[in-house]
Amino acid sequence: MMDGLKYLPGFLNPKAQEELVARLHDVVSAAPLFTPVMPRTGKAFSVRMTNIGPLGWVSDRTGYRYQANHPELGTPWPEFPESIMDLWNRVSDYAHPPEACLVNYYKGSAKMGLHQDRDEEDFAAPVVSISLGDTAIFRIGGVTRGGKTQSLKLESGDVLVMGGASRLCFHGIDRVLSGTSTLLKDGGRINLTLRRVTKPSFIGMTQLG
Ligand code: MD3
Ligand code: FE
Repeated sequence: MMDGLKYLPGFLNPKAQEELVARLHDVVSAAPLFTPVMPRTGKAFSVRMTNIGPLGWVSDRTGYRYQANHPELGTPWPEFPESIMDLWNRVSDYAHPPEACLVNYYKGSAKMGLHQDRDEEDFAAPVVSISLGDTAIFRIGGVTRGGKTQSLKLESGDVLVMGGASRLCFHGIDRVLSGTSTLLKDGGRINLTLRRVTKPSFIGMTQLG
């Protein structure tokens, strides 16, 4: 396996998955899923999204960015549930909290093309991914586009930690296998990605971020 990539199949047991889905219902009630569009072209993503935490990732005709507010409501994103912070602390091997949790919802034929995650300032922090619901065919390549890729099935409860060299690898979701999980009442798949966005700052011996 690639340097810095940690694959933790079944990290969340079924009870923990149910508990997390309940928290996500609260999140989506406060910050409804939105449909991002591609910069310049305005072409819609097939994945719908929302965010948790001080910052959230959005994409519109003007570009990709992190911002503190929901793009349609203008309200701050919901706070991190304790269970998500606990998971970050158990798996990230990183001394500072995440600032964003992007919630991706895949319904039907939704997919995500090969891309790199490079809108963050701090590539020293890993990205932590949690899969819930139907199984996805995940594809990961190297740090340059057009190289060899490998594919991996991501099942409900699986966690991936992308640190080290894997942090800047190309990756995407080819498709979701409908009917492979009963976790979500309406089917489909949710993926959470926990991200550190800004570089941590220190003043004296007091850690401020
Ligand atoms: C490898 N999400 O939100 S998670 C994304 O399943 C994203 O929704 C996919 O790619 C999803 O940006 C894949 C696994 C993942 C996430 C981030 C990575 C793999 C990664 C960053 C670097 C390398
Ligand atoms: Fe990504």
